[in-house]
Amino acid sequence: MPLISPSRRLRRTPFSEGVEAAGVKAYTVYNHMLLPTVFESVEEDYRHLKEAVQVWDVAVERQVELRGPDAARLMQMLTPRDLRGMLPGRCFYVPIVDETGGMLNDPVAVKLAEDRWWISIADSDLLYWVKGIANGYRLDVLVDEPDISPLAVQGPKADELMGRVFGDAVRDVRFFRFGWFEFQGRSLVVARSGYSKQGGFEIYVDGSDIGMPLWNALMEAGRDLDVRAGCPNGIERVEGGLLSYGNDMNDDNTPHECGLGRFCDTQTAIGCMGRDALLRVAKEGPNQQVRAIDISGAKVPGCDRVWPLMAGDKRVGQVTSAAWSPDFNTNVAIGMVKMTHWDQGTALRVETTDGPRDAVVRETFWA
Ligand code: THG
Repeated sequence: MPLISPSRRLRRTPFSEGVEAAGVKAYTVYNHMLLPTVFESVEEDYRHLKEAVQVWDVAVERQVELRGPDAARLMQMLTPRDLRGMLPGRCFYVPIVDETGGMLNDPVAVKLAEDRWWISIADSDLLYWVKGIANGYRLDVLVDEPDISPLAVQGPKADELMGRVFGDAVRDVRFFRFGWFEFQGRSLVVARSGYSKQGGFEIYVDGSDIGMPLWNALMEAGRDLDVRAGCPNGIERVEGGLLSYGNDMNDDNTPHECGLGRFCDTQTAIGCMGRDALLRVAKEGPNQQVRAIDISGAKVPGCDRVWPLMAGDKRVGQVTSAAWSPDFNTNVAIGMVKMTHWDQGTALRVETTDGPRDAVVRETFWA
């Protein structure tokens, strides 16, 4: 692979210095920013994530901040998930849809106060859509991207490491909730969340200047826990069925097609932009949906384009993410499959970059 040319458009993060000192081997681009993808190797990073603890530079999870009297109203205009029962201190995984019900992003919404929210975005320029709505509807709300950079601490030893740096009270934070914790005199949001199924936290680092001090504090406090720099892992996240916006779905897909119907309350999400469109699709049901797919044979190559899913000579879907899983001894994959072929156990062929393979539709993800 050729190298990627550094430039101002490809933003570094407050932790890039630490990531590079730790020997990052590959980056991807996400929200116009560097996101590490490999340290030792994807397989070795995976094994270590599942048995120890890692510190992840996920500053690419940029925040769209909503501030002002109309913040809650604007937030509900963006998503079909009913936010009325959401209290400050909670995080919600929320599909964001356009006026046709197409997915624009699948962020985590963080409710700091009735009049202050963060939308912790996946890889799309959501800020412009949100600003457009705020201005078009003349809402009394400020919309911007603050200098907040998430740093994730993931893995089975995450509680031990976080307790050492932030105090034992951090262990009491429940899943998808957050508390405020001090670091070097600054109060930071610390949530129990993260883009892995191994458990852990996300620290919303407020101010780039404390990025490296916090990175170093975590690395020093976790020396005996074998803490390492890590990153969202392409094997582990497919095993767990964590979707990747732009890979597994885009604005052509409804939340129902993405298997995110459980995060939609379209009847009661009054004000949501795509509500009428989604009420129609929710009634009919989707005619294609995300599925876990087993792919037979040796390790597949990286999935950098859609791989057609075939039943005979008929195309019935596509695989959008795939990786060899050492723990499940198979190639794990995420695909979008037409209704006629989405039942558990359906045998298909997948046209990978390296040629055709046998594939089987699964009932559930692996982990
Ligand atoms: N954390 C934060 N911001 C993010 C991500 C994150 N922004 C980008 C990206 N990840 C957004 N996508 C997801 C996808 C899945 C989850 C979170 C963000 C996730 N899902 C859990 C699951 O499916 O098991 C739990 C969902 C729930 O029960 O509410 O965690 O990771 N800050």
